[in-house]
Parts: sequence; structure tokens; C-alpha cells
Amino acid sequence: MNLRKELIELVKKYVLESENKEFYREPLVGFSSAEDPLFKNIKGNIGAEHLYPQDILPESKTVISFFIPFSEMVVSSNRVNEAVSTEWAESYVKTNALINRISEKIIEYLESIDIKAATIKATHNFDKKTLKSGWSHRSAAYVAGLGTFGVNRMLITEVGCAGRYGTVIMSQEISTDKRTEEEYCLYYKNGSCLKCVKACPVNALSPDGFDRFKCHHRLRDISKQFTDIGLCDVCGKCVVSCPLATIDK
Ligand code: B12
Repeated sequence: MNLRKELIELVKKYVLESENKEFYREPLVGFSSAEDPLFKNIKGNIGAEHLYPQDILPESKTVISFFIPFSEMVVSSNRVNEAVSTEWAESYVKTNALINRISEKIIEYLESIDIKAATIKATHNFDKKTLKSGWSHRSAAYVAGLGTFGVNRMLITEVGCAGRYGTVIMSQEISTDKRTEEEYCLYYKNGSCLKCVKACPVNALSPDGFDRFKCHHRLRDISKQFTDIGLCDVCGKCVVSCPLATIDK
């Protein structure tokens, strides 16, 4: 098997055999070049604090992005009313841990075959004042061809937008993925939908922008309900209201 296939299989195995496998569907993995000019666009878009792959791993050649999609069970549990479901909160905590574990396993494997690698935590790696991180997993996933952005600010993939992203950067060059031409978001496609905008309980979303401070305020309030589960600054109504939250391949 070649390295590309091995890495894809490794991610699938850890997700589909995880102790909470009922939370997930089959993951997606994409590869981009660490030299892709879009990494410069991301820095321009997000700000000077956003890192290049080379800032994280000086020898970086390839960026591995993976998406762990939530199961219909997790998504539909959070559609029921304005309250956030326990399953959504639990899947957040478990998936962040799973992303970090998978990333560490990939690094362990790559180092065992003399390839250097590094990762960035799944979340809680953002500046509390600006609410921006030094590494945007979903922007990297866009570069790796995993999807296109929606009005809800999620990266929408061929299997939907409900799920979470991880990144590993490695020193080995391998073939990269083509970016998708597909415009998934129905508003960007034909001006319809905007269900995410209507679903946001604090009106943080509009087709022209997103008030991340308003959103963060709600997430922090919600986290007080789930202290027994862990740090659950969650909501996800803009995700589960999207008709493309889950897509059957
Ligand atoms: C800080 C942060 C927040 C902040 C601010 C969010 C924001 N939109 O800015 C708060 C606390 C409010 C928040 C809320 C949520 N978050 Co959050 N958060 C992060 C974190 C840690 C950093 C994101 C960041 O730096 N944001 C700053 C903005 C400017 O960058 P960005 O949103 O990543 O990317 C934007 C730009 O790149 C831009 N863009 C515009 N044009 C173009 C063109 C090109 C070519 C490219 C490449 C990019 C691009 O589009 C992107 C989306 O707006 C990431 C984890 C990580 N390190 O990546 C998770 C992350 C973004 N969060 C996530 C989620 C799921 C949520 C919530 C649904 C909460 C929940 N789990 O219930 C809400 C949704 C809010 C929303 N609609 O965006 C997921 C998103 C998964 C997905 N399917 O896309 C992430 C990626 C975590 C993960 N590991 O999967 N979050």
C-alpha cells in the first residue's frame, strides 16, 4: 500500500473503531501542498497571527486534513428545540479528544518510517480577545479540496458539514487533491435557504457576515449546563439546520 492510502485507512480505522463509533460516519481525508499559495490568502483573510505550515513544521511538504462527520443520531438530537442536546455536547468533547488522538497516532506512524510530522489541537487554541486561532483547520481542509464554505461558515463537504476537522503536517511530499468546483451552500448556489441564519438563537449570522463574539457569548452560557461532561462551549444550531448537515454519499 502507498503512504496516501495508508494514512486514509488509519484515519478511517480510528474513527470507525472508536469507543463512540455511533457518533460518526466514515471520515474524509484530503492532502494539500505546504507550498499552496492559498495558505497566503488564508493569512491575509484571517490575519497576521495565522501560521504557515512551515511555521509549525519547518520541513513541511504536505498538509493532511481530515473531517470526522457526525452521525444522523447526533445531528437530529440537536434539531429538537432551542436547547442544545446532550449528544451534541458529548460528541464535541469526545471528537476533540479523538482528533487529537488520531493526529498523535499519525505522527507516531510517520516518525516510525522517518517522516517528520506535527499537529495542531482540534480546538481551544484561539485568542480569547480576537476569537481567532493561529491555524484554521477548515481553511486548510478547503485547500485540500474537502469542501466549500457555506453561509453558516461551515466547510461543507460531499458528506455534509456536521462534523469536525483535524490537521497533521508532514515532511514527505505526496500527491495532493484537486479542489472541488461544487458550490454546496444553497444560498450561494441559487439564493435560497438561509435556514442557518433563521436558526441562530442570537442572530449572529447573516449572509454578509458573522458576529463571532455574539456566538461565543451564547456558547459560554451553554457550557454552564454541561460541566459534568467537560468544556462544552457548543450550540451548532447553524449546523444542524443546514439541509446539507449530513449528505449520503
Ligand atoms: C475560534 C473558533 C470559534 C469561535 C469563532 C468562530 C468563527 N467563525 O470565527 C467561536 C467560539 C464563536 C466558535 C463557534 C463555533 N465553532 Co468553532 N472554532 C474556532 C477555532 C478554534 C478557530 C477558528 C478561527 O480561527 N476563526 C477565525 C475565522 C476568521 O477563521 P475560520 O472560521 O476558521 O475560517 C474562515 C476563513 O477561512 C473564511 N474564508 C472566507 N473566504 C475564504 C476563502 C478561502 C479560499 C479560504 C481558504 C477561507 C475563506 O472562511 C472561514 C469561515 O468563515 C476552530 C478550530 C481551529 N483551530 O480551526 C473551531 C471550529 C471553526 N469551530 C467549529 C464549530 C463546529 C463551531 C460551532 C458550531 C460550535 C459547536 N461546536 O457547537 C460554532 C459555529 C460558529 C460559526 N458559524 O462559525 C468547527 C467547524 C467545523 C466545520 N464543519 O466547519 C471548528 C473547525 C473546530 C474543528 N476542529 O472542527 N468557534
